Amino acid sequence: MNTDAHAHHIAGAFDLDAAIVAVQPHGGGLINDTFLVSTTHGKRFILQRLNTQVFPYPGQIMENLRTLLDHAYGQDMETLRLPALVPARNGCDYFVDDEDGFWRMLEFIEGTRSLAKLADTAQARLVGEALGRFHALLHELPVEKLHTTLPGFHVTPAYLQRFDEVLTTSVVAHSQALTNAVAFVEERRTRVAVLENARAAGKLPLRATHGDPKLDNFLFNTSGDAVVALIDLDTVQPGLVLIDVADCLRSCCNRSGDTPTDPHAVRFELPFAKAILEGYLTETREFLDRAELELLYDAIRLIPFELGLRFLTDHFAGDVYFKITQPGQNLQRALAQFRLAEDIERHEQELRQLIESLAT
Ligand code: ADP
Ligand code: GN1
Ligand code: MG
Repeated sequence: MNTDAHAHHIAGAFDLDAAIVAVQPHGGGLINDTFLVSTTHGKRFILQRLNTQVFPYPGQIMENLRTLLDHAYGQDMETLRLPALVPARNGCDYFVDDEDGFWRMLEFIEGTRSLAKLADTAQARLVGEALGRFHALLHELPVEKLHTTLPGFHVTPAYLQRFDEVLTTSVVAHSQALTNAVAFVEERRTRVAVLENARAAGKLPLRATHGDPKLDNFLFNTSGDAVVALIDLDTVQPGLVLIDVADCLRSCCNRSGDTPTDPHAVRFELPFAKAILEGYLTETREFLDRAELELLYDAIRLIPFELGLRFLTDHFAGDVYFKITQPGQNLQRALAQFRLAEDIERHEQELRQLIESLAT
């Protein structure tokens, strides 16, 4: 049975009160497999197979999701929807198939769309407000209630260590682009531990985080003038909120995307950063610590570098983590993130001033 037919078969294991009409691949995620399920009464659902190579504890992901959703439904969350879980017929929140494939189903949030890139700073502000509302919601949820489902996620020194290991054994063909990418990492080697050191020193609080607040995880309404929902909640776990903010800026302020055709065209657009941070801080200013704002520039610089490092490592490792559609794509993605990190470094003073002016 091919994957699509298999997904169709699996969709039948979930408790839908209508017959399934179609199950089609959906979205462009780099880790999980996503399918759109259509049914006879017109209602649609999202069926996902979690990548258990990447997520070693999928059961804990579902427990975190249940904890988060129960918490959210107890609050006034009319302004930001989170997708509800559809239980399997066996009464669980998920279904494990004969090949140990781990599947779950979610409500499809109708009347929405993911944006490939922000059109203007008004949309950027909406993204910032939505992330801020999500963090405000999580602020009321004791972080101890969440499992750490992806150990080492966003721990930059650990990614650097893995890079060093992979580099010594890799057999990928060498090129000038690869040599430049490795040199880029070397030049920044001493600066990778800034957040981890602050965390270890107790300067930054551990809070519940989203983990992957990139642009396409914010669902806009069809006219693009409101954020309706935040999705992709598999990486919700204890972490640093400033990494979420940095990852959101990384994704939204580079309007060439994570897989650009020309990495040299990548730019960090400051007016978009300003609008996101303005929106974000309207929702979070009252509970953020001073140290979180003081280290925000470092996070904004670090996170594109970290993602570039992760892409580059995966290129050396033979593309075992991030899905590719053509050879060399993870190297291209790494170059794009490094270009972005460089552009951020170029704007350091403006960014620091911007953060300072918004913080007070
Ligand atoms: P990945 O982790 O692979 O990025 P996502 O959970 O983000 O997977 O889903 C991939 C895409 O599917 C999203 O970008 C979005 O377009 C769509 N999608 C996912 N969940 C929903 C949902 N509940 N309602 C509407 N669209 C969704
Ligand atoms: C991965 O799930 P997806 O494809 O949106 C990755 C993120 C990266 C992103 C880059 C668990 O997210 O950390 O920022 O790709 N998720 C995981 O596009 O590693
Ligand atoms: Mg996603």
